Amino acid sequence: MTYLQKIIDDVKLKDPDQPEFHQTAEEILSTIEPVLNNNSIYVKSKVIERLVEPERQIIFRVPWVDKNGELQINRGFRVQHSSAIGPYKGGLRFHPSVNLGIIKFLAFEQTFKNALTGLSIGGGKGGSDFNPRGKSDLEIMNFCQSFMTELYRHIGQFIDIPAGDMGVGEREIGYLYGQYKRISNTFEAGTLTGKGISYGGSLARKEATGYGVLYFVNSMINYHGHSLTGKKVIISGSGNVALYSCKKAVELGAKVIAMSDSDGYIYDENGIDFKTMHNIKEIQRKRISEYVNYFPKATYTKGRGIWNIKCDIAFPCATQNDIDVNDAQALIDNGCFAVGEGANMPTTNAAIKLLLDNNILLAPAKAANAGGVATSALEMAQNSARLSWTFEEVDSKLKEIMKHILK
Ligand code: NDP
Ligand code: 2IT
Repeated sequence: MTYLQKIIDDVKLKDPDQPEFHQTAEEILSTIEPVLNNNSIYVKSKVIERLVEPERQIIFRVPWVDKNGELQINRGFRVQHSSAIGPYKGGLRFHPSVNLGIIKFLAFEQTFKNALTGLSIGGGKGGSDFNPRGKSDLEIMNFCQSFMTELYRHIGQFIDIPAGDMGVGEREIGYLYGQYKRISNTFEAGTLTGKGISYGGSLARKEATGYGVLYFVNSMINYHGHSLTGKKVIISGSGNVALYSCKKAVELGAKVIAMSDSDGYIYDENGIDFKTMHNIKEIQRKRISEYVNYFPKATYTKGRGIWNIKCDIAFPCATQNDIDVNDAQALIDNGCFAVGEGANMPTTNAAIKLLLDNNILLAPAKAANAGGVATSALEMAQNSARLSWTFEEVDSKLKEIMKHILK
């Protein structure tokens, strides 16, 4: 048994109930043998054994009161994975599927992604099994305030800087930051990123992950002699990453023919209208099925199946394990030539292998979606300098960072 395989086996034995963490550890460790062969110091100093064990894992109770006056109890997490090159940095995910294994996988991925940006940010991730779907603004506020009432003691601009992820956007960051400010009695803006513009947020942070994915994939396919012009694109999800991937894809000349949420997907052969989709999802906070009320020629289909639609480029921007081997085979059979991972670990390890064996250009998540966290670091820089840059300044820095990552 090889040295790396033994570490993978030990990881599985130690935490048998964390399949997503096993998957990410396996994905990374199965590719780094050449690095270790050239750097025996990494083996000697047990760098890999250290990296599969987070520096700190915090689990806490989150009691809050719902709209019926009933007490609800959720579980909160923060995994501070690595502070080797900077303070822990990474988002918060509110989704009923959240458990320690999922937060650990995300924190592990975040460490490598953050290092790739070239900026001095370590890796962390947090969240809760709280389900924001259908909750009123006041319920979201109650939950966020209670969550921060515990989290605040573990974070800070030089310690750990949370931001958004699934189920956490500008609204939630506002409630979280407000509570942080009250109980810490400081205006320490650099403690959270993804804030509203009026109290220390950065222009272009909201757009950054999706824009970054498109900058990365555009450069990648250009290098291989392709362009986005006229290409048929499918984007899974319709949240922050998916929406701004859609916006930039259209700006760069592609046609987005399908998008989804966890209930189903929209197909529009004329190209999905970003403004309408944005209005339904980000402003009205409704389901994607509403889209057909605005564009009756578009179709809505319940369930999975978005990857069976013929396309040139696929952008999984929803959640982990969105593309399995059957989906990958369908993409290959339909002539898709590139996949850009907007979500974290959206492709199973078997599907990655199948795509690469078939010479599909694959933009891996840790590189392709790093624009979000990179722009979070730019937000921190602006907070430290007590300055605000223009949209164009931030966007041009984002472009440079994505170019640097691709190289
Ligand atoms: P959002 O909560 O804004 O959006 C998530 C989207 O994915 C929603 O449309 C949601 O639909 C959909 N979705 C969730 N589960 C499924 C499923 N099982 N099948 C199909 N669709 C599903 O999250 P983000 O856009 O912020 O995050 C999306 C992905 O990108 C995540 O993997 C996240 O970790 C990653 N990411 C996010 C960054 C950021 O800056 N926000 C940065 C880098 C990566 P529904 O409404 O039905 O739940
Ligand atoms: O997965 C990610 O990179 C994010 N959710 C963004 C993290 C951040 O700190 O901006």
